[in-house]
Amino acid sequence: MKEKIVYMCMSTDVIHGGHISIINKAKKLGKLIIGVLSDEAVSSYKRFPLVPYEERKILYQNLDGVYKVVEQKELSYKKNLEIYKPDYVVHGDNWKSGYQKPIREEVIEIISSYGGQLVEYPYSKDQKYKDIDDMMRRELSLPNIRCQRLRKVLDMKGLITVMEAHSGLTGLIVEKTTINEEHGGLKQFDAMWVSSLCDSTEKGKPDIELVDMTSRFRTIDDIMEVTTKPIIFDGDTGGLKEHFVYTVRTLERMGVSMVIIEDKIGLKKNSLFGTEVEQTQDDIENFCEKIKAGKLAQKSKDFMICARIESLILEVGLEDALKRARAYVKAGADAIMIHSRKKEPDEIFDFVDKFRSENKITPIVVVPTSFNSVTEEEFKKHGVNIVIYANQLIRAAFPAMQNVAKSILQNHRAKEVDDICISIKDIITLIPEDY
Ligand code: SPV
Ligand code: MG
Repeated sequence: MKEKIVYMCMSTDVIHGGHISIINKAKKLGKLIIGVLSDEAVSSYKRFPLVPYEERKILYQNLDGVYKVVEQKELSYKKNLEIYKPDYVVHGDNWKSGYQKPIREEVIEIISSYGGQLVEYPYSKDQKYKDIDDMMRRELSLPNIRCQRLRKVLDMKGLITVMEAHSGLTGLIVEKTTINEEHGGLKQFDAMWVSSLCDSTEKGKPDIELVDMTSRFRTIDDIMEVTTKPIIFDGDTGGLKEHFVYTVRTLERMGVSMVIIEDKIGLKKNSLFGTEVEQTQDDIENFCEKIKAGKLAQKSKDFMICARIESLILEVGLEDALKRARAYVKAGADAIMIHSRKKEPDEIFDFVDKFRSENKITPIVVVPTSFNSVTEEEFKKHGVNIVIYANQLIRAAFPAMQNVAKSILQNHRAKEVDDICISIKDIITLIPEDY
């Protein structure tokens, strides 16, 4: 009789007793094929893998009793099930609910069409295995590991999505929010943006470089304490060159991955005011000196300095923006951010297309607050690499809080707002004490 084929998908970067026990059971059912989940798929639904795909593959190939190791590119098992037609698919029973539920249902549908069977073993709740995973998660928040992660995720995905965070709580939202996508995958944000607008607004202050660096670093620290994702810091103008070098060193030491500085001088106002307020663009030479000083100040090769071009905001034209982009890259900028406050994305795409035709590698950053009809897929087609959603969380929170305050004033009691507030039970248990 032909030996049965058994299929198991693995993503873990530490193999512990729980995994060995399930592998031992699986291999008794027949020839065991292990599908190794790609780094991109792993990071879409759980923590970023500390051990990359190629290394994890070697790890599994050397496990006793494993017949074959293959790549599983997506969370969906579909492609590999169609190739290998396993008699059994083995999994822990922890995927019966939660984000993996639709994946499990698809597996059942496919294998039952040819008589295959799903075998589920009880998922180990042993505290020692949970401790190992917590330990790995803490590794990810170490400064050098967090700092490197932005370059890694950029290489891996080509286009990454970044959401603003201005506190520990918003950091947790960006860290943990996961959704099921229509085509079967899962999606999370890749990194966090510490915006000067949101950091200032949260403190009830205008976005004019008034909130000092010590306070901005405190916000970063609050976020870092409870998250692991890479951080992009809005460094405003970067201040004086002599001060900027200190900012770079501090950010790098903290584990921030990138600082973005804009080419303006004097009293900085938020770019979305455009030409309604007086704003002065720095001259090219001066700004290049600041970039060069920052690059010289950093100690590791991982930290990135991104130059933000304000030419379109200040309506001085595409040619000026391109001239600046070339000069800033030459001065050492690791990425270019182009900004616009137009609703239509035409001037952004004109810049991106032109810049990409002459420079294929420098990452391009956009902040589509005004030109918000453009999808991430469209940006990717044009060659954009980083899409930052710069202010939506704080803009969502403000009207929600204001409505509650008004309702309590109107009703002389809080009963009416109960339905639009998170319950007391949920708020007191939202954040576990041992996070
Ligand atoms: C910020 O979020 O603070 C920014 C982006 O700098 S913008 O508000 O569009 O200028
Ligand atoms: Mg800003």
